[in-house]
Amino acid sequence: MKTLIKNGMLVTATDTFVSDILIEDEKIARLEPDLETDPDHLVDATGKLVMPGGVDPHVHLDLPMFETVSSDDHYTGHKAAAFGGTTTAMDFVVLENEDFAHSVNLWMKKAEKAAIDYSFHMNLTQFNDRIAKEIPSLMTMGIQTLKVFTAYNGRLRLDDGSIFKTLQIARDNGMLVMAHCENGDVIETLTGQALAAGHKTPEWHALTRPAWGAVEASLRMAAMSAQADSPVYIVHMNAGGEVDMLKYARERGAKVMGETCPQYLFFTIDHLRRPDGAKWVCSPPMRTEQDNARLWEGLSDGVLQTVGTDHCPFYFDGTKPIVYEGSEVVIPGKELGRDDFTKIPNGLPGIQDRMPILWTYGVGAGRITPNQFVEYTSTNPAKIFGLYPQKGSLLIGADADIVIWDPEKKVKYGAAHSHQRTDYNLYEGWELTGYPEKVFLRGTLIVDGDEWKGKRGGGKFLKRSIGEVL
Ligand code: DUC
Ligand code: ZN
Ligand code: ZN
Repeated sequence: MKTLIKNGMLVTATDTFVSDILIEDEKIARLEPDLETDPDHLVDATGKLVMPGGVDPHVHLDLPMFETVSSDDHYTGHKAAAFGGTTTAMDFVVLENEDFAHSVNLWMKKAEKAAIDYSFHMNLTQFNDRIAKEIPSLMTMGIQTLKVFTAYNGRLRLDDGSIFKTLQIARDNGMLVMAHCENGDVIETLTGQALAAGHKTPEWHALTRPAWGAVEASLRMAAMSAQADSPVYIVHMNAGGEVDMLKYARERGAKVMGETCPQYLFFTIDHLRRPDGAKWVCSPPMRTEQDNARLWEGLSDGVLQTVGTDHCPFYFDGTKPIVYEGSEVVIPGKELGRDDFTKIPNGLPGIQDRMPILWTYGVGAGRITPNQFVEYTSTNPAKIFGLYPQKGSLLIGADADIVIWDPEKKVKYGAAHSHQRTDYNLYEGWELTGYPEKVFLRGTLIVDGDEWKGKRGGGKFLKRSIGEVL
């Protein structure tokens, strides 16, 4: 099967140029202007941009939380991702019973319905000598990343000694530690005090998780990484001070990389003060306009490396069904915490929103270039997580994961437009200019305008190799 994409303006992390692309079966076979060939399908991309499919390094699909589960699974979340231009997503395996193989198998089962390509990170939420010895076995399963937490005492958190040992094991085995940086002790103390004082509203979610904790925990992680001579990737950077710490550490040669997410670029604690503030409850929380601005700067000047989503949606009102592919679906959501902010499921939708929102409000607003857009949403995640150049590139031999982007398309965005399986959208009513028109996954057209052409089980598990330190 041959598909020829003609006359598009190719945008990669480093270059912008006019070229045709010939796809043969699942791969990019040729890349040159004015290609003369006789394809099975011809796609005219005149006036359009052609980019590598997005790579979302941070999502939570089908994740049990409190009394419910995140409302997108590996089919619905992947379908939404594809409509937003993303063709690879990485989510996190919950470690159960201290057993890596059992936990990975559970996630493999959940992901059988995958609609785009995917891989896993392991949540390293338990640590002892036996677990330490077994960590390298994850490499044989194609998993080379371990997420550690400096918060969630008694649940997900590891002490600093265990995190340091994990960094050493990662260094010795070509693995990468990812870190959720907040101060667990401060959060536990402030939360107890807030509840005792009768504070129950969503804004207290943010007030009990101060930015200082994120800032010092980021520097602590950077320092441990430098002392272990092992790279670290700090997820969901949300506070301006974290960007300062990243810059400080990188200027001193520490192998620290940083990810932010769109929600931290646009929203503040004031959104949690709205009557529907629970929609913005996630961890780490929203900060201030100064933080938004510093994170944008971190993208403009290249201190940060990626933009992921932390997609972990819940319904705002999970007592009412929504119609998804013709059936009513109801999943408990944010209403679980109506009377107590500590019971609001933590997480936001974003897997579809990431690229269109970042295009209009990042590239369109002159904050980042089109090449940086590709770098942050596709190429860098592919490089860091051991998928490049198979993913994140438009090179000959790469998987033909391709987005044809219409830079002129106007969209009034919101829940009605989105395929994320939840009853709200954070960007409701936002005006967009530029949107994916066609999306190919390994040479197969899976999104054609408003039409879904992908399928359950069409996505493939990606065994990852050792990544690059950027
Ligand atoms: N934060 C969230 O808000 N949800 C899922 C996991 C996380 O780190
Ligand atoms: Zn996290
Ligand atoms: Zn997360």
